[in-house]
Amino acid sequence: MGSWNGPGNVASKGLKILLVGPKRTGKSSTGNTLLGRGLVFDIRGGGTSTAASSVTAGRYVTVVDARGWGSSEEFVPQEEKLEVLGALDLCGPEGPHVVLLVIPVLDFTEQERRAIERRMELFTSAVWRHTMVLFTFGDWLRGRGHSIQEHIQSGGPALHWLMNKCRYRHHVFDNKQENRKQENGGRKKRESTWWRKGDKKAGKENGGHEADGRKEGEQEQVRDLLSKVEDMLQENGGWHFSLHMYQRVEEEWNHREQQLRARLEAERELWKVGRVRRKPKPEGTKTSAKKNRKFAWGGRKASVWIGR
Ligand SMILES: Nc1nc2c(ncn2[C@@H]2O[C@H](COP(=O)(O)OP(=O)(O)OP(=O)(O)O)[C@@H](O)[C@H]2O)c(=O)[nH]1
Ligand SMILES: [Mg+2]
Repeated sequence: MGSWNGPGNVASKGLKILLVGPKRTGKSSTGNTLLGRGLVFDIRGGGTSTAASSVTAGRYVTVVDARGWGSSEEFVPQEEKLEVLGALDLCGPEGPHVVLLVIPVLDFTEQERRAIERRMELFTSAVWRHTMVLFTFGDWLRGRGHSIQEHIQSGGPALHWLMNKCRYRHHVFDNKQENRKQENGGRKKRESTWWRKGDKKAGKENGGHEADGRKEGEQEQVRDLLSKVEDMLQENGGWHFSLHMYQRVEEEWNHREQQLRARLEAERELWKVGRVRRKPKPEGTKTSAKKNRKFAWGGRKASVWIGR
């Protein structure tokens, strides 16, 4: 079930972020930048979905790094479907506050768009309301001297479709700086210097999770992202994305739509039958406004109550 979680609660309970997207787009690196704890998520690729938490930019954040999606456009293999739903499960019963769809700031093709659409459908169409595009490789963009607005504006219809689906919510990350620091440092060293000397107290006060020995610039992109997530949550009235809740709503909608279609179909058939068989009424005969008629529908005999 979905749950109410106003901004106050979000701050105290923490934020749950689900990272999804095609393979090698920078999901794990983004998770590492977000948590600021070194190489928590493996950036060698190919791993299964993983979750980790930390206090970052003053917030308790849980990140689920989903396994990279395949590129098939027409259907999603069963194994991939299970993995997608498994990643969502890692967010717990309440679901994530935000789904970050991770793509690099490169050309975005129609094939990539279709493959992403197929996979997002697994979460039901409601997921888009909780989704933000997280562009990685911000350093490349900077290197080309472009702003993200220029990148979006000059993008093709596929990118515009995606942006539109997410109501143009987006953010840019440069994971490179963080990666270089991690690769040079080595995991062991990083863990022993979890926080700087002066930050030790702050780390303890945060339950030993505070990792922010990062430079201001590195933290700034995280802080900005979290603030955009807060804005999105407010827009959504504080609701998490919960598949169970939306599945039920969607099932109900489908059920009602089927009922409506059947009724319209039946009325259309009856109208046809009525036109063929209706004979002029003899003078003075009374007929009931309601009749129970039999007619053939979908190869079967159906009985429908007509009249109002
Ligand atoms: N220059 C640059 N490289 C990046 C950035 N983000 C990620 N990378 C690099 O891109 C490669 C893939 O990054 P990952 O974080 O492993 O990507 P992923 O989406 O988790 O990959 P899979 O788990 O295989 O799907 C790595 O070599 C990263 O160092 C970025 O912002 N800038
Ligand atoms: Mg990865």
